[in-house]
Amino acid sequence: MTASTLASRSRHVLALMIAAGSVLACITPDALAQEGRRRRGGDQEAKPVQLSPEQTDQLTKIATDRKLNVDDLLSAAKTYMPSGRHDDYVLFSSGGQSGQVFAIGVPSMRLLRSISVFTPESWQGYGFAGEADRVIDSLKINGKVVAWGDTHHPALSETKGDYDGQFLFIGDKANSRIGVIDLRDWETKQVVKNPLTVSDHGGAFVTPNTEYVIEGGQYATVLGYGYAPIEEYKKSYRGMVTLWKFDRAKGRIDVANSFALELPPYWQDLADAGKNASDGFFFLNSFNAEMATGGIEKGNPPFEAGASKRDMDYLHIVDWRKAEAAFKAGKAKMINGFAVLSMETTAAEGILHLAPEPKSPHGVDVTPNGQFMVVAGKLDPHVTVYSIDRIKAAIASKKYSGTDDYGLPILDFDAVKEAQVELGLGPLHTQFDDKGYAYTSLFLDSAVARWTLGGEYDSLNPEPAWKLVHKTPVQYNIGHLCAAEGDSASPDGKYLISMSKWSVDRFLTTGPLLPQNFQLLDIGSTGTTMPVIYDMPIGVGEPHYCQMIKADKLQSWKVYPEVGWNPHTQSLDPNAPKKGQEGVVRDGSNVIINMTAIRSHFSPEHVEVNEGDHVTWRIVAAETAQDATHGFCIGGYNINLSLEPGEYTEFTFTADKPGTYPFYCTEFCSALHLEMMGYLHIKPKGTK
Ligand code: RUQ
Ligand code: CUA
Repeated sequence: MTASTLASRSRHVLALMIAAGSVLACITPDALAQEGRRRRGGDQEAKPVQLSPEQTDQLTKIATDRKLNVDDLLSAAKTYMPSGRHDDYVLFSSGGQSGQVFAIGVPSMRLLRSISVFTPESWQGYGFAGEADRVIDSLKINGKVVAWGDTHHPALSETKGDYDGQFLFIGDKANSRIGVIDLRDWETKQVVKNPLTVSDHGGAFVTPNTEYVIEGGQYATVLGYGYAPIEEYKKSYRGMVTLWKFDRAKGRIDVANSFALELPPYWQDLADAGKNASDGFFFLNSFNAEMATGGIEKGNPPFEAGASKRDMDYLHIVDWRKAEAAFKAGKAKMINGFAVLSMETTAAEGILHLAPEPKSPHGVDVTPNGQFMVVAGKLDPHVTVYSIDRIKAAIASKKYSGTDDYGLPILDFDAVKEAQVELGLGPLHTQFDDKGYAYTSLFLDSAVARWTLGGEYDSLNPEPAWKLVHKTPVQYNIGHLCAAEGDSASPDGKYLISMSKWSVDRFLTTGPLLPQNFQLLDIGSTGTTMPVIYDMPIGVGEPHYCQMIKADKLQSWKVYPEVGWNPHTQSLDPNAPKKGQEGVVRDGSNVIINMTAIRSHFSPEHVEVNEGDHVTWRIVAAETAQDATHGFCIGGYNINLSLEPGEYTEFTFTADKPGTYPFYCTEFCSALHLEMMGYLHIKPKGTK
């Protein structure tokens, strides 16, 4: 073969490949998805299963070889998803120190994706858009970039106390921030920093129509980043809870219409919003009502002893509609530029009442009908149940057992208590199902307790009210748990996740740092027991809380609505370059690059700038097919973008290091993905 026939042949092959690429590019997403389902058997019909004698033998042999018993086979059948089949639920989990949120399919426990919130993450192009990166800017605290978070509590947006699938909020305990994720494209749209306090814990959770996203504090400080010596703890340190106003139409927290309540320096802990019967209230636990100040280095009792001396701490009962009215009436004062209702105001306006609660509680969880608040005391084997009717009656008749050191009224414990249920050691958090059961995590027992609710739930339960009915051991040390829609006004039952903190021997050893363990329990199909049917290692951070939503409530976009879409503004961007408008526009040393990306090329492919130029680079992913994502990176300049179908993105940098820089697509998008590249030529000063 001569050199010229070889060349013509390879041109021919190339032409074929490009043709194939453009065929792929014009297949509609739906056609592609259908084809995929057909190929993968996702649509297969449910037929009654009948095993032939050979199949029975085969199954028995597999089970014997793999040492599986019948329960294992049943668990496998309950969790296995054939290729192409979709999960029934999506679990949104906090990602702990990873600063992210994880989305996991249930019952298969397959990780679907992570969502970056407080931590830059390169695959999603989150925080890698050069000098004026919007994400990096949003992560600044007092002028410094704080590029990680300790995500604890995700909260799905709600309508009438039920998840509506529109937004997800997540708190950063380490830095007292709230992230807002839009569930149309599963991207973080906003991060707000609380100007009052350094760290938080009791958030995020939402009021029943997502009027407010609530962030409770934890470790008391001098509000507004103030200073006072620890000797002045009682006088100067304060707790807080912040009500962030949510603007659903804009999909953003409206900071100007947000406010906080000043609280005593008890360490406020977890919290929950009332709903139905208790709509208009929210509830916050606390520990360290002792106001212990620690100091083992000076021979004082350590925090752990000092903060658990007394028998009672305080449940904080907040009437948030009254608080909102006081804020709107101008009764707040400003601390560090943020509106705060003082304790005098909250006491005078009847906004805040305290109720005693047993020793160092942790979770407070409101039943689906809103009638009861379940408080779990980590040093008390009981859960204590309060009733909203009793609370309202006690407030109305001023049934107080006194006031605390700050003049806040304390409701009489016996007047507001409905029941106490003995469950076991270390009760932490409670969730609910559709059958009148409550489920409480027992940290020290390493178990999930199922128990019966009373009141309106009596008729649902065959067993007597307020009674432990079953315990399932988990491995090991469960923190939160999460049942399907189990903290909403209409829980589904079916599945429960035990967020087990220690995995010890559950998986292969991964060095001294081991994953956490999400254990899936079947709480729907097995009568009285609730077996563990799956273990999922989480090796990316220590999740705290998660929420599980019915998958069909999510209205996710398959691609961005139009080519040139700006995910930050959620609208078409006027700056987005159109096909045919690609090129370089120069204004002195300011250079704008207008670029499009479509399988399998960037246009332009050569970009020339001068050393010292300030470059604004605009890229549109001109794709409309589902999953036709491109990436874009420039090595050495810390640039990496994720260009999802239709997405418009912009980045800026100063071309301060001359040279020849290949840029390329970082997502394997097509057969000619490796060819999807170009050169950035940064000409040294003085080049002609
Ligand atoms: S908690 S330590 Cu949600 Cu039990 Cu954060
Ligand atoms: Cu586009 Cu690879």
